[in-house]
Amino acid sequence: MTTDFPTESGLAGAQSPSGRATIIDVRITPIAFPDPPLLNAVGCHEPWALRAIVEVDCGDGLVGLGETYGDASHLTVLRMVAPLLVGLDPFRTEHLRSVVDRLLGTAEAPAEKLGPAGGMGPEKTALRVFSAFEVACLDLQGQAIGRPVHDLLGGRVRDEVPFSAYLFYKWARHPGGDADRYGAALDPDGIVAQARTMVRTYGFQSIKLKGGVFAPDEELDAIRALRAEFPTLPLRIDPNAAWSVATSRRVAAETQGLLEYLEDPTEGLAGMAAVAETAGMPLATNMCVVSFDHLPEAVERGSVQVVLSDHHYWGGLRQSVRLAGICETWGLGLSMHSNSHLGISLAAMTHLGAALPQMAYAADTHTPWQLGVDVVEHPLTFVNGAVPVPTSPGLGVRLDRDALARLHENYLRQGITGRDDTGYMRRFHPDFDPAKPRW
Ligand code: GKR
Ligand code: MG
Repeated sequence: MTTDFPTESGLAGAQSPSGRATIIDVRITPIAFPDPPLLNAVGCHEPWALRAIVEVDCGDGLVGLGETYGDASHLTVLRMVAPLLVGLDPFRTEHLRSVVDRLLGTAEAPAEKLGPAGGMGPEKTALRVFSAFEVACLDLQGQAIGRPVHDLLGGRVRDEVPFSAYLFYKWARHPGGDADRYGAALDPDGIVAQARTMVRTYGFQSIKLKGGVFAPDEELDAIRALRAEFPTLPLRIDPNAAWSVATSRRVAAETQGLLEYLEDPTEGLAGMAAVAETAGMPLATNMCVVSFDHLPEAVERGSVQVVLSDHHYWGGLRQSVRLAGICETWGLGLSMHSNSHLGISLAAMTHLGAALPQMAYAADTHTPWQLGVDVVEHPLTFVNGAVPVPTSPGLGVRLDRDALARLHENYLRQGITGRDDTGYMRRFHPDFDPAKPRW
């Protein structure tokens, strides 16, 4: 296989030697959309969340879409790679991967500084960058041959992909801002009220609580209150490694029979393995197993029983299918992680979830927190907590150009260039310390 950078010139409707249209233009548009004051172990979401929208254009009327992180350092590397796609056949994604690897897969590649998005680390820059372009190329491929993206991943094994309600402790409003429709959630009653709203609105059939905000016993009270209110729905809690091994073991013992899994109670493969030794439920992660080379040690130590995939940092949809196969081989369960995202990411997650027989858990999504704002014309919707799998060509979502322009205008106006939950929290609580373990 050649790993040469593409050299064909970018002409409208240009064709590769295979006779297929080649890429003539790649557009990357940073956007910002309102984000509620969601609390987590490292601080609070700022009033704006950032994303970057990727358009890969073949000049024949077909445009493939991707959505990824919008932090300034990620935009820099996306923009370094974008011109290299011009002249490339969008069906040759493995070639594209080698191009990206060659440019970014080295120690000298520009460093990215991303907020607490999960799956971080400089060695993953190439995978994060490739992913956004891979999804756009798969969207193009699907449109070109008239098949949905899940058909390019092995075909769908389900007609709807279940997602879980993702609850957050939160303030009623950003300081100086307006209240949002969810209101405050700072105790068990607030969390149960939030869950009721989400379950009523979206029909979710499982619930995840973002923990690591209050002392574990307070968060356990919230879990018990959720169990009382929703006796049959599977529950999870994720304190993002804010607990010591001893605290995690105690919490696991006290939530025996209450949780379908316990997500990232403590930091690192060794710590998680120590918790797993005594925990009665599976441990899940999007923090200590975030790349293929973490898997052997995780399996050997028995650190986790469920891996949360995320195509944004595992290297795209096909790499995520590969991850699912490895998990199956080693008897690990598979679930799906999310960060603040819009409808292109939701579509990509849905196509992936549709094609993974191994997905035995409802996926995470931040969609309810985006309060109806989107960058696509007709976002996929939730029916009884699951997204019906699109059967139209490609990802099945179309860019809303007016919305893109508006959200880009937000980006230019609001001034945030990278996620900084800790810095934002410290503006109001200067002593806030995100050091782990806190409890
Ligand atoms: O949105 O605050 C958040 C989450 O805490 C997110 O940053 C995490 O990456 O949802 C993620 C998780 O499951 O850890
Ligand atoms: Mg997590």
